[in-house]
Amino acid sequence: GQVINLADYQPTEFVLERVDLTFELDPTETKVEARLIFHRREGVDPKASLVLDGDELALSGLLFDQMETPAGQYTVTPESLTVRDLPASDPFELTITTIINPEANTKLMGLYRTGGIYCTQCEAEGFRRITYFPDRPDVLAPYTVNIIADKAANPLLLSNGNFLGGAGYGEGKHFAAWFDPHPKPSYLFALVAGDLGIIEDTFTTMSGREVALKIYVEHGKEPRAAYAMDALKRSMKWDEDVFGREYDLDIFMIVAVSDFNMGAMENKGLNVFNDKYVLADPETATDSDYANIEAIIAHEYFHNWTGNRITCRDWFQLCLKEGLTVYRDHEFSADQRSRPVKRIAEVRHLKSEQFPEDAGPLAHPVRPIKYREINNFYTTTVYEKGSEVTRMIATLLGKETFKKGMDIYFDRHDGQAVTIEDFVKSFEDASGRDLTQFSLWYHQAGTPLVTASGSYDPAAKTFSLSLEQMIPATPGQSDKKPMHIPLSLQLFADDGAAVAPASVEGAEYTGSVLHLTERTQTAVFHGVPTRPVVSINRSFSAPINLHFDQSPADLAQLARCETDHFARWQALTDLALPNLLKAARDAREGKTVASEPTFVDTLVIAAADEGLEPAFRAQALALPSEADIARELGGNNDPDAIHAGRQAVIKHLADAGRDTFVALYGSMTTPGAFSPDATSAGRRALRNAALTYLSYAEHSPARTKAAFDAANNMTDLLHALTILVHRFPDSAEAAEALSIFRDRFAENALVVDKWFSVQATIPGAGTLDRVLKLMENPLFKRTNPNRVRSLVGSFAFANPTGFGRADGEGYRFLAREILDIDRRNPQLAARILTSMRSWRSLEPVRQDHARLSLLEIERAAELSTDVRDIVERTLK
Ligand code: B3K
Ligand code: ZN
Repeated sequence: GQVINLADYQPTEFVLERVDLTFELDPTETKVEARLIFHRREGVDPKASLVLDGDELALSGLLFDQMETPAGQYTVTPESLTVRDLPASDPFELTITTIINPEANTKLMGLYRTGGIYCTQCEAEGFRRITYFPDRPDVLAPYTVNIIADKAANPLLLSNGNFLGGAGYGEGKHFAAWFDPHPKPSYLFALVAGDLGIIEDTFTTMSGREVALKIYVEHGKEPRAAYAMDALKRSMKWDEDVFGREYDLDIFMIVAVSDFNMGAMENKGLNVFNDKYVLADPETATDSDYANIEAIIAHEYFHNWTGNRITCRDWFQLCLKEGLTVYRDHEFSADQRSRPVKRIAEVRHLKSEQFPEDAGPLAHPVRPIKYREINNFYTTTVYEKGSEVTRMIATLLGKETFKKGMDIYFDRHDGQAVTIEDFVKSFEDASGRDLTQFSLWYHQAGTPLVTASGSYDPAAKTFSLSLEQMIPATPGQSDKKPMHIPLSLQLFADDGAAVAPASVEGAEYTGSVLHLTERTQTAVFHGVPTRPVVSINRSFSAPINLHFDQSPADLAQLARCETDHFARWQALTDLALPNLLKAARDAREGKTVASEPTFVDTLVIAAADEGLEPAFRAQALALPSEADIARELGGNNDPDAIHAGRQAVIKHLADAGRDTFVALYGSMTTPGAFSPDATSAGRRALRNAALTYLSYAEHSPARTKAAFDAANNMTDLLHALTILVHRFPDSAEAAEALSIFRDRFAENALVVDKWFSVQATIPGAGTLDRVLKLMENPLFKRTNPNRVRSLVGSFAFANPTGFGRADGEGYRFLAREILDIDRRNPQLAARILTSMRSWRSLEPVRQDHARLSLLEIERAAELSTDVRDIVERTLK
């Protein structure tokens, strides 16, 4: 694969007016006839050739205006079709026939088979695996789709848009026709055919139109789609209420499939989902499964406006739809659930996934300027950091003006394929603000580090806050300019009351947001009666690393008095972190680990505080992860020491808070029928956190085994199983629980995935042997992406001591697996390989092992573009 540069962007020479597709479906020999109507763009050379994209295609027919095209007039390879000497007549029609083999398509891109049904995935460049086509997002056209298939095997024939009609079609076959009036790029095309169960509902839009809602799942699983349907209706209503966006077709369909490379896909009117993000019931889904389903159903639905009606001019603009749509789904979940708890979860995720990406060899700007394999840019930087950048625009402009900017964007660009510049311009026009410096967030990679220090002058009654920003070098970007960083900031007095300064000098301070725009800047707050305690970056207003030396006493005060509960959690985390870092260092030197009393007391008090939501308290009790600690340590990391240190700190908390945990375990029950609502989920989370700590205080699996036996929902059951297996891996209780769990759920693929991942994440060097044995288990299915992720992915991403064992066997295992997976499914292989992105922050011995394993991959005779791109960038 060669490098594609943003700077080389050119619009197409030919404009596509209409697409008519006819599929004659067959498991191994599907015939695709594509009728494409083009005209030349104004001013284009009449002699210009038409070049279409293909990928592993075989051409079986080519008509020009319904006439056979002479052989000398075109050149065809599996990757492209070039038609020359086109007659001057405009418009003209091209009819392309290809024969494709869905059964043999293990890449799960294009048209493939899963669980006996036909399904498609076209983003980013899968449509070119179906027919020769100008397969790029700025080519928009209305599509008509005719599907012909065996009727008994495929009672259901679905595509985008509205249903036109269907009928019998000769012996045992039938056909259906669909028309999508909304011009769309090929990546939003979808086709599904097969035999599925259905649940149906309707939604009446704000202008009074009734939309048919249908969710298709495997027969027998219909009841498990009820929550997804509920989430869909709430999403549709929310987008009307909050963004004024109404749905635009007569029907909205979701199809759940079991073999899927990612979470879901927003094809126009016909979303295709990994069934993991559709199916839920109390017996089989955890509270976080429910929350994910709600978020992803919403995300894909929201794409209808941010992505589909307004799409990307080219793939460099991916964050235009992804960052914005993640922001929208975050806001939706915050409105449906607890806003601060949702924010905590988002920031945890951002820090554990995006910050390491931004700090390692795979770092790239939110809006990159070059790529070799676009599928490798569906990253947490484009998605989550992209969302944070959108959030910062809302913070800078304020709610009203942000809304005005969104309205300008929707009005101005509906039906177009646009750029980040167009998006930003809408907000400049809405606000009259110049966002040039702010736009650096799209162009400069790396997490800014802001260092703050404060000093109080009691005589002058001023508080001075000195701020300095530093943006670390990232691949291809060594010199960075200072960015516009919006810091939500509040001063508090000793008694916990908020202090409003009389005036602020040295920095713009509006609506409690301090604008850091220089490399160094000092803000002076006047009229501050006593030494204040400062809360900086409240609600995580900017995605930065903040170094601010606050005393444990000040942090403890913020943990008590902050009105922003996200900031309370941040204060508790800031109290915990130095303890965990010191514990890791002490463990490495063989010293006894001690924890600071202020930290231990403050956390135990917060856990018991009835004034705080249970879900908040559970988040506070979930200390920074081992990956978080590794990131904060920065380099020369020893995963074993980090683990041992963190375990010791947990033990201190468990002993100090034992009575509190016993009480919480007794009181945080959820009597009555299971409900997945956020409040009940929060109670379960807090009770389960207490159970975890008790397993440390009591040194025995007894209480946890009793909890396992008593559990009446998957959240509690899986939590108990995890404690048993991770804390007491060799106990009879763990072995028994694992086999009960497997036997009870062997028929349920999504639960079997949990059974694999709970074992893949057992801390310690011994887990690799277990993983190797599990790979031989008949339940392990190499062709199913969810299953591969649950075992190989969980091990590599979420088991720092097992995967990162000192002898390097974990890395060698990964190298073998990546090469094996790559032969079938390059996208999946490339994604799992990104688990190596932080290898340079390991201590030297492990680093050497990691490098050798990466080199082994790089040297392989056959490698997909996807894996080659990741491995080369990781080694650079
Ligand atoms: N747009 C899809 C992701 C496509 C990934 C292609 N490799 C799902 C989403 O973000 O909503
Ligand atoms: Zn998306």
